[in-house]
Amino acid sequence: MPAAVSSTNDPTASSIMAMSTMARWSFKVSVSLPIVGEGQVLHFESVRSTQDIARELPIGSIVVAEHQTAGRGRLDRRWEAPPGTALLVSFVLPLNPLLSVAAGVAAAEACGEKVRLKWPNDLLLDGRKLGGILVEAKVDRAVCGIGINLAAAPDGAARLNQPRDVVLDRLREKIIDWSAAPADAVLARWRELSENLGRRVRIDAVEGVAQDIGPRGELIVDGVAYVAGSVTHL
Ligand code: BT5
Repeated sequence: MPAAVSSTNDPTASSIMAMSTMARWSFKVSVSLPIVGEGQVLHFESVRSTQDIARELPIGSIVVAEHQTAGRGRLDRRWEAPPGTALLVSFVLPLNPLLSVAAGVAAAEACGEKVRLKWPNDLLLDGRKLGGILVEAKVDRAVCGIGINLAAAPDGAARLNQPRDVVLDRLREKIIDWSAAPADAVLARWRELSENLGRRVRIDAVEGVAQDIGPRGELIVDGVAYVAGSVTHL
């Protein structure tokens, strides 16, 4: 079994916690994911972003934080969560063009049957944003960050009100399964969980019906494939 929890010289890390739980996660990860080098599981009290720590670690690593001082979404948007109220986690995974879609499926299933997906990366509960996914690719691996509101949520957002470690355990298993699943199966499951499909949407300045998700995770609106953008339900 690899070193379960290891320290870091990163100046943004202020402490490392929960050694025994982490040891269990580390073991499960080490037998389930292809490991390049020595996989690490790290749990921090406070970091700028779990993504920044994870990007320096090998495939199989998981970074969890109680708090982020500069948590981010897409396009440098902020991801905000008061300390200790959310699951804030980054997984280091093999490159996979459908990782964002697979991670959405994994996260929705980990949260429970009421949670739906809004393209490209939102988790919705009762139509409100419960969580988000940010995939950042490096040359040889991808860092998949997931934030899920648990004990608190910003105004207008949703929260799950479940214990963080329970959600994380389920999420870890789902990520391992779905990130290695065949593309057809990932897309089929995304369609089942989608809040978009069949609805009239606005994507950027265009309005139309969200018809399908394409083979690379693009949203098809009135026959046109969008690889990026923000969707509003009309
Ligand atoms: C996302 O971006 O939804 C991806 C969020 C990923 C966060 C995780 S946490 C662990 C890892 N480390 C990081 O630094 N990031 C990842 P996007 O679709 O761009 O949505 C961002 C927008 O969501 C913001 O501009 C706000 O409007 C809104 N938002 C911010 N915090 C929120 C929260 N806690 N709950 C709901 N909405 C939020």
